[in-house]
Amino acid sequence: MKKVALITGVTGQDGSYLSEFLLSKGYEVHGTIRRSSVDYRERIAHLEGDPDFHLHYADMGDSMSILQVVSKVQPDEIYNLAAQSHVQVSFDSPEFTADVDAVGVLRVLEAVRLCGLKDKCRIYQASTSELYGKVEEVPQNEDTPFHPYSPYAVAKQYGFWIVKEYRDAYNMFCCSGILFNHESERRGETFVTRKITLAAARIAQGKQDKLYLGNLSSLRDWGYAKDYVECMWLILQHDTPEDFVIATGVQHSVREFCELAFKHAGMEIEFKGEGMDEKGYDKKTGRVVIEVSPDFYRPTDVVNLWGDPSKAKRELGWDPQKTSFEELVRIMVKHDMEKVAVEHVSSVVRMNLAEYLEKGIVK
Ligand code: NAP
Ligand code: F7E
Repeated sequence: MKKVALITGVTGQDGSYLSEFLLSKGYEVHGTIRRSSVDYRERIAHLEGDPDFHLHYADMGDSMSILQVVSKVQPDEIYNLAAQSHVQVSFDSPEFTADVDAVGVLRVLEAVRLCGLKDKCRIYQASTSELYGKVEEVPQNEDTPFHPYSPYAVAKQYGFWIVKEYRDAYNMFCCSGILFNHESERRGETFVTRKITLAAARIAQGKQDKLYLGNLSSLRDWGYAKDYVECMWLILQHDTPEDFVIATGVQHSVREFCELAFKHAGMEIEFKGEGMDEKGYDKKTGRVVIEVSPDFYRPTDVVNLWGDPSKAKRELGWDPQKTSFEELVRIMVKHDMEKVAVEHVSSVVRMNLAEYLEKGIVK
């Protein structure tokens, strides 16, 4: 009998890679989607039509819809990936973020209990390095104290604790993966890495003038999303329900990401100046191609994330170095150079979007 998995947030970056991974393992995969006025299913379009891939409408803010899908699918494993996942947006929509990212987790856990699946169904919760927030030690591991530093992180902290509570109170197999930033060619276009790789491609091809960014000194531990979804699965195959830090163990700044991305796009960047006055120059022409804008600074920002994946390496046999930082940036830029090269028809729309980004209207 095929194992049955339910993925909330299947249309997202991770949901799409996890679907591919589980289908390749012989699972029957069910995913939840939301109705939208435009089709946002491009990350999973290639999977529709696979006889083992099924979609259901459900919203993390709607208990009934979650209860219904859990009852219908009777999953062996649930991967709860659905979330308002943008940290900066959580400052603009804090209540929505709390409802979806905090109470939404409770809705999934309760649905499993109410459907009588608590001893059968294993649950993975998409937790985050943002819990370490205003960091209290580096690098961060499973014992590092949390200090959430955004509405997103505070909501995710509730998710983390309610999962732990249901594990202790009801003996459920539910765990959190504390994942550090993971990126890919499918990353949302307003996260910093994708914003940079798309801009580098457009600037190199003469389709954008300048890239506006916030804090260039912010440090992240960036991995490849394709590698990280394997870990989600490994966490649920473990003998005991436990929480794991998933990271590469290597840290880089936003500035370093820019330098490497532009290099892969064929441009050498030199940064000069400090703070708001810092600028990135095209070394060949002396033209300014990167500027700092206060629009992309956050009321409180997390600036020093660096994960220690020793436990996942030791207990799950997971390789944190499968895709290096250099390889990740190369993959993303190569993809975006090709994407941008054929942007003729939609270039007007794209240029408008770039302009909005520059003016800080879309963060
Ligand atoms: P993503 O690309 O933003 O995808 C988020 C998914 O959640 C989308 O499928 C989205 O659906 C869905 N969603 C949002 N609000 C919903 C709602 N109210 N009801 C139902 N579905 C809803 O995020 P990701 O990068 O794949 O991340 C997956 C999960 O891991 C998230 O929980 C995120 O917070 C967490 N996480 C991500 C990272 C990272 O670096 N990527 C690191 C740590 C933790 P639509 O397509 O309809 O919007
Ligand atoms: O920002 C700085 C920004 O938006 C990274 C989510 O997947 O990972 C992600 O959250 C850093 C921050 O990701 C811009 O201030 C500078 O310090 O790419 P990001 P994030 O906030 O780390 C965690 C682990 C999650 O859980 C989340 O779901 O880059 N930064 N300039 C900028 N960030 C953005 N977005 N745009 C800029 O222009």
